[in-house]
Amino acid sequence: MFPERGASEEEVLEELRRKTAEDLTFDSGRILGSMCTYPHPFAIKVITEFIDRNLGDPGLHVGSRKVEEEAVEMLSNLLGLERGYGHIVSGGTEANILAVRAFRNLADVEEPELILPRSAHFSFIKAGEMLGVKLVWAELNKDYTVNVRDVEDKITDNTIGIVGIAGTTGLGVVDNIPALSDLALDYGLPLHVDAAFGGFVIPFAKALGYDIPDFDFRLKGVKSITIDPHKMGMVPIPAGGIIFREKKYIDAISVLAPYLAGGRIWQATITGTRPGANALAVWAMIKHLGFEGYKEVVRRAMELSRWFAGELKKIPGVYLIREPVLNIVSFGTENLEQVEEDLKRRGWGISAHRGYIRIVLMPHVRREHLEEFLRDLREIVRG
Ligand code: 0PR
Repeated sequence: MFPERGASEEEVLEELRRKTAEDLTFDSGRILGSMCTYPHPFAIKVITEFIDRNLGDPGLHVGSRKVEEEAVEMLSNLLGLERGYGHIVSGGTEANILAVRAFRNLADVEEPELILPRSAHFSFIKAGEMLGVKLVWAELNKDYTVNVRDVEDKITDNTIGIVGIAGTTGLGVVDNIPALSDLALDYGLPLHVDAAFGGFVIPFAKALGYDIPDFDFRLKGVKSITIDPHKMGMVPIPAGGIIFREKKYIDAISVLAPYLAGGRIWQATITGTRPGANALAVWAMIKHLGFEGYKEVVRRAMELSRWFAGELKKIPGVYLIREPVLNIVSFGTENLEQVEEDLKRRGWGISAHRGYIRIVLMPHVRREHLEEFLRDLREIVRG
């Protein structure tokens, strides 16, 4: 019911705290299956100071718009491109939808089809439905990467583009993007790489010596990349990223907003009014941590995931779905559904996929949390 009279801030806050008391929080160490984390304190500071900025009307917030452009430029650089075109958006879902929208609008096809791996995130289902694009699912290899030959077999005159994934949602697997890029070039099709999760992991993991396939704009067939700062970038939600290699992709999805403060403005994002503060926080975090800072975050997460995978393997009745590639470790057990239920009952925030449990070694996850989890898991599977 809409209250007749207002209550004091204290009363309202008190009620909110009570109502959210059952939420799991990141600092409890209980959230092990999320791709989000507690935001970096500096990012929170930036958001608080610039909370009123609206990138939906960049003519009002001219400086913030320039900062967003610089954030896009720095992300492009990280992904091997001197100059990219894109936006800080609401998340991976919006970023993926924008990429599919650009591919569709640039293709002169009546019944558009998009080829994507079986492992693709469900945001593409939204994209397909909203944009009238038929999704053509490509099969996976035994190692859970997409089968490139199957992708090729599925190309038709109606194909508008191909999707590859750099850090799959369930297993953190990186597809053979170099082979997909070659294929895309051969057939004159654009390749979109969904690095929503992997974008803030792979460049640093590679610098640390981990053997991970190339995935970014250094491969000429790659025309767009999703990279989310609100995952491993440690920026508060919402902060996604979409980067295009060429301006024509942005132009293809831009709509005229004729009356805004900046005059006739072209707008490519799905959201109109959108948070400037989060784009500023992306910029600020990149400036504050730098490549070396993020590398340290990733070093910790990768080391922890290798150790955790090793410990899981020691538990009888527990098996890895595959060796981890990034900082995601997924495992199966006998009576999986029962195990999931028992873990949840013991207060663990895990992500139960069909056939396995996914653990994401985000920055808030520490070794002592995992040791406690392993103790519980051992007890549960022992029965
Ligand atoms: N692409 C990939 C590869 C993803 O894994 C995700 C989200 C997206 C796109 C979509 O990103 P947004 O959710 O930002 O739109 N993957 C996470 C998942 O489904 C999202 C998530 C995050 C789920 C935190 C739970 C959670 O606690 O696992």
